[in-house]
Amino acid sequence: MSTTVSKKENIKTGMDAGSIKEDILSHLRYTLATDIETANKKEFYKSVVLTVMDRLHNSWLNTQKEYREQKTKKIYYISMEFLIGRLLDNALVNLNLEQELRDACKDLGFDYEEIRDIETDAALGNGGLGRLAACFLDSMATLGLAGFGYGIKYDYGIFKQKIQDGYQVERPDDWLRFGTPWAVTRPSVIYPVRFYGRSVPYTDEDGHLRFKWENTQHVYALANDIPMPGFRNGVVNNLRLWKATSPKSLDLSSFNQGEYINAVRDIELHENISRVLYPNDKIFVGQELRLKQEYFLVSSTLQDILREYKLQHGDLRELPKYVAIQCNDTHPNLAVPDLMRILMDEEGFDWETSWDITVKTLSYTNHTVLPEALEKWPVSMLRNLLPRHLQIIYEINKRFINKVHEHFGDDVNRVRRMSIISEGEQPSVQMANLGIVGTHKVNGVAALHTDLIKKTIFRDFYEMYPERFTNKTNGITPRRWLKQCNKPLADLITSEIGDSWITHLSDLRKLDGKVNDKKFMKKYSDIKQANKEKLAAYVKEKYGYELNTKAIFDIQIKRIHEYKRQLMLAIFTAALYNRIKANPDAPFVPRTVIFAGKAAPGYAMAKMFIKLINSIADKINNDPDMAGKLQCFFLDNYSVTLAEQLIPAADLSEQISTAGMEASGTGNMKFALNGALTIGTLDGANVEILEEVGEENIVIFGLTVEEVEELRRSGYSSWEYYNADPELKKVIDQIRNGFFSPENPSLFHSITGSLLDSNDYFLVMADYPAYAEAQKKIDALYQNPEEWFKIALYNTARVGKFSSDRTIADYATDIWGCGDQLGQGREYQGSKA
Ligand code: F58
Repeated sequence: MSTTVSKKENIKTGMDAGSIKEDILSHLRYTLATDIETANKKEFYKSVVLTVMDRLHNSWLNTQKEYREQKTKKIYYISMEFLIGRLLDNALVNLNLEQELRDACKDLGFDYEEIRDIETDAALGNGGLGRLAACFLDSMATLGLAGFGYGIKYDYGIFKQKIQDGYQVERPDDWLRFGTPWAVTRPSVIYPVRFYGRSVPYTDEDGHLRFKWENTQHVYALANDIPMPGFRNGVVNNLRLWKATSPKSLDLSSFNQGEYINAVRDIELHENISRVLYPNDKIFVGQELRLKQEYFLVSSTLQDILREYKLQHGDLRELPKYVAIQCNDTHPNLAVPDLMRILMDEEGFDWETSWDITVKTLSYTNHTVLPEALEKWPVSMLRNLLPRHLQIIYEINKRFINKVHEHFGDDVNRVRRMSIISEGEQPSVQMANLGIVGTHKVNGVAALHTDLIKKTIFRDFYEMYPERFTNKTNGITPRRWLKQCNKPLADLITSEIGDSWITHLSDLRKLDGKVNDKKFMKKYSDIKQANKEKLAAYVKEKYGYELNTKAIFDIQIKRIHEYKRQLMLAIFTAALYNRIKANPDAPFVPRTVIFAGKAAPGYAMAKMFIKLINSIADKINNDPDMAGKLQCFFLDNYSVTLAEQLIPAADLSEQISTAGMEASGTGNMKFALNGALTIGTLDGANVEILEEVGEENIVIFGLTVEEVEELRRSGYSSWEYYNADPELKKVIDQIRNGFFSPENPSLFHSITGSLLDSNDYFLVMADYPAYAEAQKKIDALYQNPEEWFKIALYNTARVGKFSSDRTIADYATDIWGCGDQLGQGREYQGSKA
């Protein structure tokens, strides 16, 4: 441990423990006005982060300077969500400062882990879509791409979930209560975002008809920047999050008392735009505040991009050469009309030129095939809030419909389906259609998903613009999802094959040959066991539960949704309970079933699932016959940080969605990388995981997409399955007759009703027998540890494809036109001596 006093020049930049220690002390005293004797853990954490920030600042500035000087093409990733989690561990891993900081903390009498745990997650996202955006930022920086995230600095992220009496209750996520030391507010980077008003035609001096957007009201978007360091390559990119503030022109001195109070209330109203993340998952709720948020993000971001562009390049006709803008789902798709408006109304270009620039600059990612999730904004709402944009959308649609006629002839039904504006009682703007028409590439997020969108929801568009559609299978960052969260496994791998895997994940294939190396396999399996014990200790401390670490850790963690079928695992868990009860002395392969996940606050069925899981868990965990055999837990408040603890400890990964409904999934990739076996359907990226690991190394069951379609078409009856499977029938009867809810026997009727009376739309019962069979296979494998860990290792070794580095490289090459930036020497250049 180094306790040497650093030289002056090392202060703020020195990478040794001594310099770091001095900076921590200095921040305690000169930034936080406290000292090491009186500082509490929160203050100490803050000064640690400020010390790390000091070490990012030079690279942060230098990176931006280099991009400017080299006129590097810039990639802007616009997303309403960035599910970042904690930043400290990630920054230390990427800066290669882990040991030094640990030493400095220890020297100052603090335990690093305790300090790290002070950080609250930046939980500015709902689930997979937001986490994907965060993984992408890590990969763009690591690959040395000039990639920038743009989002909203919500005061409140995804709600905190508590479980009371088995029910989910929501609490606000006040993550900024004490501020965040990671964000730098930039008072000079602030833009007006306009709303309301009207579009006024006029004739310019050349006699052209033009439009002005007048009589608007505005709020300001203020930039807050969070550094995004690449893995040990000196690159620090930027995540810019906008905060809404009221117009500075509000002259309070001239108001009388009553007006003064109203004016202050107005400030509140303006600032509400960035108040809270909408907590809905896979359902479109057309609230005006959400539309305001979306335009707030788009408008401020485009102003920022164009200001920067003009400073460097000038001529906007070259925009697509130097700028690529990726819209994460349809949420930022107002970028299409807004860029058109800027180019025409503010820059004076004609329609054709503006359209050419817009389409070539923008691209859009689709994350779902569920029709209820597709955004459709009422025309009336847009007319009021963004009248000029609506006018432009109508014009885009008019020209597009003409093209449809040219292409397909007079096919009225097709025209109706493809129209950006849907007619009917409440005409609305279909944001996905706008995205396909107004961008040059549309991508799905897994091979199966991309095929499906081409065949189903976007079929007409695919027939018209086949070259616009492309697949970009999702990925996860190996830095967070292996190196950081599973250090023992990362270290073992590095000691065997070197550390190139951290940035070239496919190098893990070198582990394939290790399956017959007994010594290695012992270490590999010991790590899993140690991770299970570590999780058990954490769960014991936090929840008071005693996990059986000899059991299969069978884990399903994700948003709670009917299509993800937590209900199927819940039913199976109850069936296991019944098996043990019926035959207490029979041998049983012990299982500990763990669920975690949030239900959208308005999603009654998903919330009932949580209550049911907790009721089944109560029954099981309080029955002495289950001891040493079966346990079931619902861990509250699922988060990125909780995932980092659960995934390394998992034996079994549950990926059991109804085929065709999970666009990709990314949890599936994290589990496989960390050596869990997958039990899953042929859905989303499971299909590609199967291709990579081989069919002997994954347990696939259930209906395929085609079989799902066929079954629904030919007349599915869930009653038949109920009557045919006594085990299934018994559990459903128990749920229905109050066995798990004696205090209120009809409590779960909505659930059994959906399965039986409403004919089980998600085909839980149709897939149940195959699922129970597949679980038998799991039990048999688990009893043969040698075989089990062989399969586990094949999973770790063979999922290199699912690095988000690969995903980003594919976007760079096929969509963003910056493939030439890859391999230009900005990547990590090997481990330090
Ligand atoms: C998810 N979508 C997909 N949406 O469900 C998942 O299969 C995929 O792996 C992931 O995207 C990344 O591509 C998703 O998370 C949302 O949470 C939306 C938030 C905003 C409202 C609509 C749902």
